[in-house]
Amino acid sequence: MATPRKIRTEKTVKLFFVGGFLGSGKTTALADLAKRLLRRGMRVGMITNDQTDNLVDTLIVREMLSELGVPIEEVVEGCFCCRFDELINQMEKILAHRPDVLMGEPVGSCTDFVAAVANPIKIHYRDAFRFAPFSTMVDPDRVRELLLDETPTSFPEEVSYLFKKQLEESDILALNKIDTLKPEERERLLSDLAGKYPEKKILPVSAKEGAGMEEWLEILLSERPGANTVLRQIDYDRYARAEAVLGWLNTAVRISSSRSFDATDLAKRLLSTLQGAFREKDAEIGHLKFLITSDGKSMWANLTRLGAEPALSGAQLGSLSRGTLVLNARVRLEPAELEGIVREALNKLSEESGVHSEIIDLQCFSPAYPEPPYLVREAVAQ
Ligand SMILES: Nc1nc2c(ncn2[C@@H]2O[C@H](COP(=O)(O)OP(=O)(O)OP(=O)(O)O)[C@@H](O)[C@H]2O)c(=O)[nH]1
Ligand SMILES: [Mg+2]
Repeated sequence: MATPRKIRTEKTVKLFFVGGFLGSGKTTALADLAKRLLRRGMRVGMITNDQTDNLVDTLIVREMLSELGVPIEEVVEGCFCCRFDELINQMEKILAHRPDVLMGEPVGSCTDFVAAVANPIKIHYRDAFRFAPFSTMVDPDRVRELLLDETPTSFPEEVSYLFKKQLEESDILALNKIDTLKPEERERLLSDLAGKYPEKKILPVSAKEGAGMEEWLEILLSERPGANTVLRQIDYDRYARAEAVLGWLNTAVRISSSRSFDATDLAKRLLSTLQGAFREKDAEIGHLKFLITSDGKSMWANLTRLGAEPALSGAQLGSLSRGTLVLNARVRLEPAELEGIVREALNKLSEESGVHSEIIDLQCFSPAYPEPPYLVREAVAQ
């Protein structure tokens, strides 16, 4: 194994990494945890991650946290595992801000984090970093669909395999979005998770509304050593197939109009056109998210499954004549088909709302076969 380059640190920095499937709530949770740390007078930095650039998450966390003095960097063009050296470069940039805690959000289709990222960091950067328990977030709907086989899925078997590997390597399993569950359903899911993963700490949380977040933070800040559950076995061909069933599209679009248009109306039209087109193809959504920015203010939209209701958040932008749209779609479609649908939806928006849209950048592909440069499958103590 090659040796990664050395870095200098003044003190040992705590690492909070939160993984989990697409749309499970990682960005929402990390932003909430960051604000809680700031309220305790601690310094925080964050690193986002994606397969290509124009990442909505980076823009959202910058919107939420930059004004609070939180440095945010990103690793793009591959997951943390496959771009380990770039992750170290970005971590070093954050270290210049002297954080107490450095947070990272691996891509939602990623697994084998402990072998490919945590263990190499523990070995090569022992004095610089200390891992908090590695958390995996799960959405209750995906638990029913991909773990318990209670609801139908249009994802192939490999996606369930990937989902289970993500759970298997966690120290903490955070059952998120409990605000959407009746108490008896919440207890049932918790007990099913405990039955399947008896050795893990299972936490019911609502990253959006705050329930359980303080308890989670206490565990992350405790001296409990983290990222200890290395996957003993993982079939990279199955893992690669799970990633490759998703079309992955990131685009940045300039929108303008000679007359003003309502930003919320535009967002709703775009959501409904895209959701309609994906429904016609029975193309399950991993996560569709976009952000509209104008005059330094942003609103954003999320849709985390084909049958779900979209959510709109952020500022009320009201009536606009120009703005930018950054859109990320992870959908079970061939990339060319996904790109066609998104381009058509943008054209439809122009026709219906009289808004001119100019694509500044567009990347669409299926994630490549994961090839982490450093893999340590033995347990490594901190
Ligand atoms: N009801 C509810 N919604 C939540 C909660 N946490 C997150 N969400 C919503 O779930 C959607 C996805 O949240 P994100 O935080 O972007 O999820 P993510 O895991 O970072 O998504 P990717 O980075 O694309 O994998 C957003 O609409 C969030 O508002 C929660 O506790 N309750
Ligand atoms: Mg995210």
